Amino acid sequence: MIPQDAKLTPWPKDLLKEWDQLTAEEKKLFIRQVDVFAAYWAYADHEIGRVIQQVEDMGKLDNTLIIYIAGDNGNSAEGTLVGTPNEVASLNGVYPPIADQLKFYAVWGSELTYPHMAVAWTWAFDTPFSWTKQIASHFGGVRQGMAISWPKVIKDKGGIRNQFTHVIDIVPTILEATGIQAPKVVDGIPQKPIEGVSFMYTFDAKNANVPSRHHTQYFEMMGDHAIYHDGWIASTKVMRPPWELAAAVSQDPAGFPYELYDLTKDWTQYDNVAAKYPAKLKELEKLFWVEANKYQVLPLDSSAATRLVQPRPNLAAGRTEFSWSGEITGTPNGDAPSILDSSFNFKAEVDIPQGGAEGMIVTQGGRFAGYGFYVLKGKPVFLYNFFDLQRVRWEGPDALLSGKHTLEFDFKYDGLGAGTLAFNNMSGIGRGGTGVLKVDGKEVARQTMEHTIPLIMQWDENFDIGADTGTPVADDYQVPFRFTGKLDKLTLTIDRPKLTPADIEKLKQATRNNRAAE
Ligand SMILES: [Ca+2]
Repeated sequence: MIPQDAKLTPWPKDLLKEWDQLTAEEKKLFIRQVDVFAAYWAYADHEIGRVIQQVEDMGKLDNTLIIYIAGDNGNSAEGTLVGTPNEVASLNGVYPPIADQLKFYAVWGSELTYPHMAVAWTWAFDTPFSWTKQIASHFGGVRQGMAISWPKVIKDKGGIRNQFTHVIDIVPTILEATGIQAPKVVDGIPQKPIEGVSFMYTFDAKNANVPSRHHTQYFEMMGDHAIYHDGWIASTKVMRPPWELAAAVSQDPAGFPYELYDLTKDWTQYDNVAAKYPAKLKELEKLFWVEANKYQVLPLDSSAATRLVQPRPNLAAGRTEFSWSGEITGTPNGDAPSILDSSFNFKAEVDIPQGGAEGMIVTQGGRFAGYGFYVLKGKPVFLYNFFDLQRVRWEGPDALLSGKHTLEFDFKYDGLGAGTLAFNNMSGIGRGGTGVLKVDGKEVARQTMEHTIPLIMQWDENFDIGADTGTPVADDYQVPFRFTGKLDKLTLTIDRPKLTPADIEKLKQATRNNRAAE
């Protein structure tokens, strides 16, 4: 598939170490990381084979159109320079060092880890292209192998096609293949026009080498961008390595410098010819803004993690007081009240039966990050799981007697809060604070926590009341850990820090200092 004259893009020595520069410990860990990745690929490949076998067993393989795209953009570089046993940690900007990662060596790839390999592997697996997933401007971030099978129609078995296509071309291709017209109106709502171009013409062997019918395509992700037009691509220089997700880019992405590649001669974006063809680059640059405007790409925004956690409209948004009674499990994170970067107070009114009770009162997250307020062996516990790296635990010394009790966990956050993000400043988030556990108004445990989860809870877990779904936040109980007492009422009060005018002035000054330093 790769043309003989394609050039291998160089290893980014300024960003990534080479194998010989690694320590023995790093080599040991990295080999484990990539073994697990290889096992995952073998597994995915095997399962795709089963799907295709099933179609064949039904006798329908000959007249079924199968489009197989291997991957999710380029290989992912979201695992940090040294990998991570817990991707929830890395997306929060928390990077366990090699020694801590090696503690997970034996269980790497099992349900006890949420692992990701080191960036250097990612780069290696994206060769001969440069860069990785998240980078819209370079093919290491976007280009994927695609295989199509439809024996009844495609007679050129094993043929290779090189026409430029984009993932948005899949739907128009299926529509053409099936002879179905895209609906103009659905449920009374006029539909937007289909933006891709069918590549069904390439199914025919006589069209193997005709020019692509998809002439122009913009690419954009978190400010990084490119424009393809008839064999040329203008790509912005990469301004933020994608593994620095929590890092801010202060430069306006509209001013990112461009590189220019002639893809008819340069398959891998190896030779930047911007200096040689300034008029061509100008033409493409202009075209980018036309396309970006047409497809609602503007304004360009280079923030990454902060944009990811920007609150969306939901039931909990803007509220600071909540109350519930009884068991309610399965509220997705997007609709759950967020206690991150804030002071908060959980108060549970419970009725303990004769013989005692145990179980979950309220929890969000699980093994890889989260909190739980529960009763274990009769005693109240509040547990904060900082990315499976550290668990801070408040526990009452005595088992609760039967009858009605008020259990309370009060946390005072010590930081400026998420408001600093508006100034491209992370200083307000992930700070520590002091938690106090109370039973019937009386303090039973007090403890200060050094840091908290700054940006995002474990995204594939829920907010649960009265039981726990998914994984547990600690290993001292097992899900669902249904509360065996009666939960009469649970209230949550959140006190989100607000910036004072003096805080805002300081943050503005810090931004100005950063700009001056650049
Ligand atoms: Ca859970």
